[in-house]
Amino acid sequence: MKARILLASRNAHKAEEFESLLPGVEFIPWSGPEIPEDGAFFQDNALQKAIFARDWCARRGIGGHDAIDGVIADDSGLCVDALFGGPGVLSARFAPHLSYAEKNPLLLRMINPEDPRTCRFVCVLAYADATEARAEPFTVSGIAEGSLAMEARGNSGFGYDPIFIPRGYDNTFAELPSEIKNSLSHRGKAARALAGRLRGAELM
Ligand code: ITT
Repeated sequence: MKARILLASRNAHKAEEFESLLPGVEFIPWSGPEIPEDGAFFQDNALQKAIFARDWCARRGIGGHDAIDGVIADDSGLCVDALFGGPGVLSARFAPHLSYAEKNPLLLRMINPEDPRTCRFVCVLAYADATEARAEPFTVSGIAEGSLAMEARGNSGFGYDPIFIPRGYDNTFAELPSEIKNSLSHRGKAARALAGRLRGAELM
């Protein structure tokens, strides 16, 4: 039987990626209130989101046919060396009034010609088991190293994918098929680490 895991995220693109990254899981979408995330680090935010969602479900008494085995939360972002690691944990909140079609060129214009173009995508996943006595909440992480493209290119993926060229490639994540992105990405690496932890602890 598939593990039933609540995905504590409102980002439909993340949900789509998790469906293919963790096919052994039946994902339940988040339908509760906005989840607070005010930590300074990806790890703090991922844990905050997973524990908030787990506790919210417990308070609601979600049980019976709706029973969940646990909660996964994802905190991720693009860390650009020339921007001292920014937008980093604030990636979702960078220039919030703009679309990504506008935001990506804006970010590229913030880089001076002499600046390094190196950057990385970081993903921290937190898991909170529905049965607290079974497992303490924990995190795993994944990093994809790369560099900033000279201009936004490609239509697949989401967010900053059109300006991120993974190390060893010439194309951006948004130009590569989703299977290639998943094999190289921060989220792919973190999801594989999470699957290993869950299987090792017989939680999946
Ligand atoms: P939830 O908190 O509801 O999961 P969110 O989008 O607000 O959704 P984050 O706070 O973790 O999530 O912010 C992640 C942002 O980082 C995301 O909105 C994108 O801008 C960027 N990002 C993360 N992973 C990415 C990826 O694989 N490709 C492109 N951009 C990504």
